[in-house]
Amino acid sequence: HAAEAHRTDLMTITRHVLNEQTKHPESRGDFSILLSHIVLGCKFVCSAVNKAGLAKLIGLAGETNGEEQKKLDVLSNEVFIKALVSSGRTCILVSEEDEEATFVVPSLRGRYCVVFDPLDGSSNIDCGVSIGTIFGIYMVKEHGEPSLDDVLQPGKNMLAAGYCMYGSSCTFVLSTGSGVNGFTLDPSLGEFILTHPDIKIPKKGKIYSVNEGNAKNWDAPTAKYVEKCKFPQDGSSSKSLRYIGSMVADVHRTLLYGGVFLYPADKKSPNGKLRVLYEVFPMSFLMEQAGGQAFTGKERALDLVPKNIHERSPIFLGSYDDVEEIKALYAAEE
Ligand code: AHM
Ligand code: MG
Repeated sequence: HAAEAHRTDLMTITRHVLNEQTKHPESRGDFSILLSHIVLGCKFVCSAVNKAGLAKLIGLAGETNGEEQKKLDVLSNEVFIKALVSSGRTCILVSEEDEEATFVVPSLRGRYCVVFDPLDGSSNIDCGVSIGTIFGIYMVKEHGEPSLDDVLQPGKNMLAAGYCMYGSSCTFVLSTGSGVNGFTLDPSLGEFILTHPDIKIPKKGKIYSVNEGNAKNWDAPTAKYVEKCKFPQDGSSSKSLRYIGSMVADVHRTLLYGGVFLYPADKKSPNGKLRVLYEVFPMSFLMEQAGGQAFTGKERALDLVPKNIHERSPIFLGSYDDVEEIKALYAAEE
């Protein structure tokens, strides 16, 4: 029966993406090649993250040249840049770790632009809490030499987006624009296997997720919304608060259980904290693809057109009905 078939008929991420491509006869297989290089980067980071706690110990025992270990986020960035360039399918890379965008040399140049945060949630690395990689993929504009304009496109132009969470298991969540699928790394096979087909976020949730330590600086709609979560006036029960402080983990829980994740504007950071290209856009893309919404406080997040590669924006994303409530509070402000 079904469960039995599942165990012997493994839907790997590669097989899944190749299947999806057969729906696009014009595709040349470039996307699956690109994705396999991203997956390789994630497997590397997963293995490095798993060893991180022991690395100090092993480092001490095996120390030969006194060379300090590279920080995990720096190491992860190097791995992704090299994997992406060597795929021969990329053109421009934007990483949270690098001030400037990387323009791939003509001999290795392809049609895709990749924006990514190689290891997000840096404050959680040293204590072993879940962290993740976030990425988004654009197609370079057809004409002329590649330029920053090719990546300064609204999020709705992304072809694909996803994240990999290094948690109690290693989970890869991907959308290529027709729904969202989740894969779990089987460490004994070294393969990501489809475990969460066609993820849909609950229409309404029971959880809100925000750094409440910033409450004194919030704008009125954010403050009102969080007040409503705690003291609902319509007879509904109050929401639970869950906040890890790792965007990938907080968004992953929101996607599976429903509710909202917010990183609003505040008086100290009028644009919030999170970065448009490689944090806000990929997560907003996934939310919409799963039936949820993503809003900046002004507009649909995916309509935003960034002016520089490390720009920030406030973000409210999650269950459709919950984000609808937040939008109403902002509309009432105007
Ligand atoms: P980082 O890129 O320095 O890791 O910061 C991004 C992280 C997100 O993962 C998370 O959502 C947010 O910062 C938490 O911020 P705060 O500690 O202000 O609540
Ligand atoms: Mg980050």
